[in-house]
Amino acid sequence: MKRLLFYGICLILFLSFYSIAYGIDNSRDSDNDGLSDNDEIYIYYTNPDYYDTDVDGYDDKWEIESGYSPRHANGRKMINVDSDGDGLNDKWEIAIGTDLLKSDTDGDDYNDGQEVNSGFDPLKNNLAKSKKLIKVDLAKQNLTYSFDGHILESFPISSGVPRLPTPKGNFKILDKVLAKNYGGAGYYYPNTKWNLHFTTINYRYYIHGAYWHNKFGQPMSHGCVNVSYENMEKLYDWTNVETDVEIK
Ligand SMILES: [Ca+2]
Ligand SMILES: [Ca+2]
Ligand SMILES: [Ca+2]
Ligand SMILES: [Ca+2]
Repeated sequence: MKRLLFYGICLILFLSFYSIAYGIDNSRDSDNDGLSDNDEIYIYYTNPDYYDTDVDGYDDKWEIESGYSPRHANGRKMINVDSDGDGLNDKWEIAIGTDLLKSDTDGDDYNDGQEVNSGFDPLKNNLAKSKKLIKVDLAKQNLTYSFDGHILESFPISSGVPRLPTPKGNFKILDKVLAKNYGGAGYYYPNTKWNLHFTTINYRYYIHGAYWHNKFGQPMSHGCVNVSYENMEKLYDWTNVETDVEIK
């Protein structure tokens, strides 16, 4: 009986050393950059044995957390890199959980970018629709948009000033308008890009790009939701007619 116990303990010790030595442990981080070997190999496609995959002086983890691509030097943002050319940028692939280097993650003959653009689930080989949601928080002056609950982007906006408030409630995108002229008493903003029409209550309200101020984070508008051009182009391209909008 004692001998059996001894062999049992030996076996447990052997298996734990084996798993540590041969990387069965999922938390193993060979290059000590704060990203596990597992995540580097299967999610980020970075070098698990060297902390700075693109050799630009910034470590992989810092680049990922700051929105830069750890695989491409020269300060390229992950949102502007599409490693597998499937129409879905690296940042959103990681957020959604699709494969960075495989254009059709679920193997249904529609590539990840096509599926996300048209609102289908790129992780399931069926016709399941995915939920696109744009949330505007007026108190925080912030907009967040998500795909099936995965946050893609979050940034400051400018809503309506107190005498011309942005309407609160649940809406849907009714129309996408590439360029519009906005004007009224004392202002005229021609050729304003990327306009998402969301309500006809009393007045037509839009989420749209704004090039005439840079005060995002504080109310500035006549009731629409102003977004910087840098953020608005991506949001416009991603949004579909019918996408849900929640304003609180
Ligand atoms: Ca690592
Ligand atoms: Ca780097
Ligand atoms: Ca891609
Ligand atoms: Ca697919």
